[in-house]
Amino acid sequence: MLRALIWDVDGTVAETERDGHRVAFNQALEEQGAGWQWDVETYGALLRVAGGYERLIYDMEGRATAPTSAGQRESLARAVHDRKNTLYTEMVASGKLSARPGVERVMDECAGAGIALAIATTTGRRNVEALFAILLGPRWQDRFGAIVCAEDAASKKPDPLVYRLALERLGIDASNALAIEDSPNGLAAASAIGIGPLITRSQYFSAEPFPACAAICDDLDNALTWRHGRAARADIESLRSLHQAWVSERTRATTDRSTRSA
Ligand code: XBP
Ligand code: MG
Repeated sequence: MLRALIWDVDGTVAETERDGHRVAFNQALEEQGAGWQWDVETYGALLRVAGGYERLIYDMEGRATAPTSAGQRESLARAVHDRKNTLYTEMVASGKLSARPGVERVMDECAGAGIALAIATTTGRRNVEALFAILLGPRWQDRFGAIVCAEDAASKKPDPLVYRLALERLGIDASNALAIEDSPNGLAAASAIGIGPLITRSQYFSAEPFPACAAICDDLDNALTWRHGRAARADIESLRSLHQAWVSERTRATTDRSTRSA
C-alpha cells in the first residue's frame, strides 16, 4: 500500500539550481575574492557532487587558481557556502523561484487521500525553510510527517541515509513509499533501500536516461510512464498504480534471485 510520498527539494519541488543556488554561489565567490565563477554548463557538471560545500572543495581540487593548502580551501569553501546560503534564502524569500508544475496539486491530493508527505534532501534546513515558507505558507511544516535535511545526515545522496531517516520518522517500510526525485544521485539513494523513485525531469538532468526509475515524467502535470503503464499526469490513481507495479516487480526479482540460488 502507498502510505507516503517522500520529496527531494532541489530540482524536484522547484528549479532551484541554475537560477538559484548557482547565481548565489557566483555572488558569494565574487564577494569572497575567489577569482572564478561557475557558468551554467560548469555548474551542471558539478551537480554530480552532492552538497554545496563538497562541490566547492571538489571544484577547487582541480583549479590552478584556488588556494594551495587544504586548510585555506576549506576555510574559503565554508565562507562561500555560508554566504551563498544567505543570498539564496534572500532570493527565495523575494519570490524569485516558484514551485514546478503539479507540485502543490499532488501535495494537496495526497493530503486528501491520507498519503503522508515527507522531505529527504541534501540541502541545508534554512534553504528548505525559506523555500517551503514561500511556497506553502508559514505553517508548511504541519503538512510533513518527516523533514530530513543535510544537518540530519552525516552522508549525502547517493547514500540512502536521508531516505532511511525519513522512513524511520514516518514509521513505515520502504515498500510503502515512493520518492520524487530529479537526479541520478537521488535515484540511487532512494532505490538503494527499495523506495520506488519517480523522476521529474529537471533542467540539469533533462537528457539523463534513468533506466532504474519506477516512473518518469517531464513534470507532475505531464504524461507519466512506467514499465507496462502510463497516465496523463501524476495523481492519486496513477501514483498508486505505478507504486503497485514497482512493488510487484521487486517481489518478482527477489523471488527469481532466491529460486536461482536455491
Ligand atoms: C541538492 C544538492 C545541494 C544543492 C545546494 O541535491 O546537492 O547541494 O545543490 O544546496 P538533491 P547546499 O536535490 O539531490 O537533494 O548548498 O545547501 O548543499
Ligand atoms: Mg534534486
